[in-house]
Amino acid sequence: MTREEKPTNCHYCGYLCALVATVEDGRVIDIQPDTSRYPYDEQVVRQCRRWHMNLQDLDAPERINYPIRRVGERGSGLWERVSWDEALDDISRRLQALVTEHGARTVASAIGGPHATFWPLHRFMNLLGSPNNMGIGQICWNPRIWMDAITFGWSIEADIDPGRTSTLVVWGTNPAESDNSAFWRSLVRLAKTDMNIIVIDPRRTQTAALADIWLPVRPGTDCELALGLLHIIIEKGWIDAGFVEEWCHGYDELVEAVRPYKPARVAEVCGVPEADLLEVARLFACGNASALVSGRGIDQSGAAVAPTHRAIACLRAITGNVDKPGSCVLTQASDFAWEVDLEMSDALSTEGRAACLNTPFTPLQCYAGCDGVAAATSRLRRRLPIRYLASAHPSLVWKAVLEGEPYPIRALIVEATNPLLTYADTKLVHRALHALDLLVVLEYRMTPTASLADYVLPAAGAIERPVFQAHGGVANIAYGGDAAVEPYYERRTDYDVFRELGLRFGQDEWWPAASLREALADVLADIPLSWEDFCMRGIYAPAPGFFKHLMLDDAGSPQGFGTATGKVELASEFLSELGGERVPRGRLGAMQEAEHRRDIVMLDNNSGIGLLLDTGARKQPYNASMYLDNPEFRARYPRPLAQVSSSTAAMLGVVDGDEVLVATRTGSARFYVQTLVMRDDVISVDYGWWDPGQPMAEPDLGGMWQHNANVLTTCSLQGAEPLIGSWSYNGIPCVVRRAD
Ligand SMILES: Nc1nc2c(c(=O)[nH]1)N[C@H]1C(S)=C(S)[C@@H](COP(=O)(O)OP(=O)(O)OC[C@H]3O[C@@H](n4cnc5c(=O)[nH]c(N)nc54)[C@H](O)[C@@H]3O)O[C@H]1N2
Ligand SMILES: Nc1nc2c(c(=O)[nH]1)N[C@H]1C(S)=C(S)[C@@H](COP(=O)(O)OP(=O)(O)OC[C@H]3O[C@@H](n4cnc5c(=O)[nH]c(N)nc54)[C@H](O)[C@@H]3O)O[C@H]1N2
Ligand code: SF4
Ligand SMILES: [Mo]
Repeated sequence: MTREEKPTNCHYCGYLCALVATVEDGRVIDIQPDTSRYPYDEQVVRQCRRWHMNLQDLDAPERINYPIRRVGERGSGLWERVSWDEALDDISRRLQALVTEHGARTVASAIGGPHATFWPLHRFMNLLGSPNNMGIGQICWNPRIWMDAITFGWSIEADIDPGRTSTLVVWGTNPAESDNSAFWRSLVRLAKTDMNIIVIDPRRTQTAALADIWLPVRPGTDCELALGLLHIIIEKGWIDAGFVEEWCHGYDELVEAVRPYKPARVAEVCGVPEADLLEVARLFACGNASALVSGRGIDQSGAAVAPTHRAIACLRAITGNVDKPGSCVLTQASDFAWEVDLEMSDALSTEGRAACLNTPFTPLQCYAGCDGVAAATSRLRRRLPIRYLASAHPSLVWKAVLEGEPYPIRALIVEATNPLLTYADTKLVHRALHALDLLVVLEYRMTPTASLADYVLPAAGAIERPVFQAHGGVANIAYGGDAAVEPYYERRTDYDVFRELGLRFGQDEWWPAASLREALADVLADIPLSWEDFCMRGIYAPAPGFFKHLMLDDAGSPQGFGTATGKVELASEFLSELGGERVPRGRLGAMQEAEHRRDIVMLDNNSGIGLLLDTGARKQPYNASMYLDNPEFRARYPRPLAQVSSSTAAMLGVVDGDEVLVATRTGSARFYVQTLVMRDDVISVDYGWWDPGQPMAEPDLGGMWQHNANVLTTCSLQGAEPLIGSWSYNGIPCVVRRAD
């Protein structure tokens, strides 16, 4: 018998905490947190409810252990076990036939949150010649990357430094529920110091409860709020005049654009007290250093996404809170292999690029847009990853599947996502998945989406595979570590699957590494750490340094920012060339009185009251559609909730625990009431909810129709943000009534 202690990592959130597994003869018998490696904070793992699942999950009865092929109708729930060779040979044969008939663009892929290593899938797709990668590019994180890159020349991250940060703005994010890492815990500590904490959120979340000022913003008006703050700061002369003079481009234009955003009007439109608005502007502009973090409250606000991020970027800039300790730091390109090279976007054929569905619709979120940003930010010779920034708009992919327009998409490869729960407009997704010729899903367990597949391929999970997270390819940060054991049963890493498919398509030259571990060792080839050393530390994150625009170039001049002007572009020539606004603009002028002065009233015939719907506020212990089958979690949190204020609950005639029906133009779903201190005009429902105990076949599909927030949403381009195509998951008009 051999017994070893193996360093490994949890992968139940993007934080990849270090664990140590006790392995006996190739089987894991115990797993414990390992604080000798990243994250070095024993409280993180001690307090996390998820890492315990790692051991039970290795042998969990719900896991898919072998490739399976459907034998009945799509969605019948009838499967047969097949060998890997049989599965991969048949999948490639069918893909090849479709490619011969319709071209490579007929193959699409779908990914989700940062659960897996996605570049192997994208490498396969790029080499195949299809641009049709769907993902979360339009609604998670990327909109900020786009706007920061356009404004500052590269991506930035908050630098929250207790010694230096005087004000911290937490905008549209609730780390109390969404962040398992050290950030939430440090926020709790910081709230006890004299740092001013401002939270901008329609709900009084646990995060908001820590705040010195909570701004309960009306959903969808964050851009107006930011422009209002800019107005006050400019009007009061609270700008950092030296930084503006020397390092900002287009200040006068910005001044003109924010002139109408008078505090009284902004306070009224955004539904926040004017005095608080003034105080927030003062605290942000006048302290030593101000940091700001934002989240899905902004990223998922549809049409407002781009101007809001731009306005926030301008707020940082005119107050001099750029690349300054305690405010934010411009990240650096990675010393290890660039994501853009790993995904091999440059290998996508001209024909493949020309097939990009987004191009005529969303001029930024497409290959041409990526090229444009690369050119407009080329001074510092870095490249953003392309896979997310050009990700295909789901509404266009589903149309190509269902209508064959502008060309037919007939096959879909789904990796680490559950689109029937997490993509917008479930009915549309459902129809599209049924209409495919070939649906391949790589999964841990049977999900509603996998139930409709032709093949479900068993993915190796945490502990069984090396993990590596590189901050989306925009920073010089990587963390991760090695597997403790070889995959159990016949599970394989996602890398192995795409490599095997690639080999069947003659891509041999581009898959030199025989395993994910080898591939990751190659990724690190240019840093002074071997894969083994990296695994022992768990992190590679050299400090990026501050005030980098002042560093001297070869000619002895300050290198400036990566933008075309070398300055922070408050006014952007590039955006206006794409048909966007040079400076951020809100909708103040266009806003009707009725839009922000709506009394909440019972509609005719007691049919319900009109509210603004947020779908997706994060809740522990779940993650999107995952972990609902964990009995302990389910006992703690048994039902999908809809949060409303107590006065709204009273109007609806409901109390905590009652069921309400929420209806939008797209569909309706049911949730259980939970009252919370929050805006009266908002309802916030859980997303990702299904019932793994129900039959995993049509028509139940794991009970996914009743409480599925995405039955209520749409990703239609109509009303979406015009440059990126971001749709709304919040601020959606809906009607709510007590369920009978
Ligand atoms: N437990 C758990 N954690 C997760 C996830 C999960 O599914 N479950 N998902 C992970 C993923 S993929 C992501 S992207 C992150 C997201 O992480 P966060 O961005 O922190 O997501 P939330 O916790 O939903 O916080 C968003 C907040 O925005 C508020 N909000 C809604 N509408 C508006 C608006 O119009 N304006 C403003 N200012 N605020 C608004 C909501 O009330 C909510 O409190 O979380 C990650 N962490
Ligand atoms: N209405 C609404 N919709 C939303 C959001 C919202 O706030 N509201 N948020 C959006 C955002 S920000 C995000 S990021 C997405 C998240 O959307 P998804 O990523 O689709 O959400 P999950 O439920 O986490 O689905 C992950 C699936 O991948 C599987 N999986 C996990 N790890 C691996 C792996 O390593 N390999 C493989 N092959 N499979 C794996 C899991 O078993 C699970 O079924 O949802 C988006 N959709
Ligand atoms: S914080 Fe995330 S990675 Fe760390 S133990 Fe919890 S779920 Fe796992
Ligand atoms: Mo996300």
